Amino acid sequence: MTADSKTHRRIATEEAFSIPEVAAALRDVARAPGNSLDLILVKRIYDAPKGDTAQMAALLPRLIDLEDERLRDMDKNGVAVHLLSLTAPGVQMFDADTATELAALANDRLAAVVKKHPTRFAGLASFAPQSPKRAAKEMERAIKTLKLNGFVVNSHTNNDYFDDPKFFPILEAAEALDACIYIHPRAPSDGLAAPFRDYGLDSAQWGYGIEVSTHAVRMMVSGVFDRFPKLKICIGHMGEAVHFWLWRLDYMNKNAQNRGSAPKLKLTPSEYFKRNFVITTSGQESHLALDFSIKALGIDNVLWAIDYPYQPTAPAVAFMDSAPVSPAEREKLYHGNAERVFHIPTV
Ligand code: 1WB
Ligand code: MN
Repeated sequence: MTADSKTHRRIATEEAFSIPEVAAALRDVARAPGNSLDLILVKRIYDAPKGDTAQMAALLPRLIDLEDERLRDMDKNGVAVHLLSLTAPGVQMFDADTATELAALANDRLAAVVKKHPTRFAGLASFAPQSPKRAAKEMERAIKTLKLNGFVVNSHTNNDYFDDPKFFPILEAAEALDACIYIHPRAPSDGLAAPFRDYGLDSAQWGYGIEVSTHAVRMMVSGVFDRFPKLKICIGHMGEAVHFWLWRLDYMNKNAQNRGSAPKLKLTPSEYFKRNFVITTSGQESHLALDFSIKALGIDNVLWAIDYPYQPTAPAVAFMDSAPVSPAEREKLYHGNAERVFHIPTV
């Protein structure tokens, strides 16, 4: 730890947990027939084949644990807060009724642990996009009654994305509640999946970023943010590289609009990205990419994250402690932006 480690309030914003009931339901999904790309990893974590790595075997206990090893890991590394979210694929591989019930149960457990450790945990609520009207009700309960800090969704649901009007009750609820939706990855949807089935490309190596960046772009170019101008979306892994593409996206989207293949928009994709999105550094520890992100999006739109327990804490802390930014900028990255975007009380 660096000399000033005690002066930073480190709020980590993409930190995964699970509950035994969701883990059991995912084990059932792993054992049922199916071919979706998520199953490669779901089988390894929830129905572990013999001979898988020790690191993989350790994941599930570390996801379920909230108050033991997790708090020790936070203490050891000077991390004040985990903003917790139900780990991918959340409830999105279940039928609508099971998903709705398990999201509410996970939210209750999350609220209980936040209440017990209000200075150590905050939480992003889950909902079941399979049933958008019930999801909107659960979203209201999660913010107004459970006092959670925003929402998590694991990208597509049954291969559909948030540009689909059937999901608008969810986007409307998030906007009305002034609560940010964190679009966390899951494996690419069925139509995208084929070239991701080998070389370990299904998940965090490459598939996750392609899936979420595609989701974000679909939302921007379909006009979602003209309909919901105050909707806030967070994406991890250094913005899934969307901001690297903004110039070309603006240029080619204008062409697509002019030839009638894309709807006319009030703003350009880059204007939506700067207005409606924030990004986190989860699992992406490159100072070059951080520098580019701050220059492209502004210091107020970048938040620190670890991606616990999928990535280790110490290097994520070392990465941000040593980032080439001013002391005031480091405080924004570590906690100021998270406090603002996720309504986390300051101390
Ligand atoms: C991995 C990363 C796997 C994440 C996950 O399974 C999630 C991985 C649900 O590194 O293989 C994540 O949340 O970033
Ligand atoms: Mn993650």
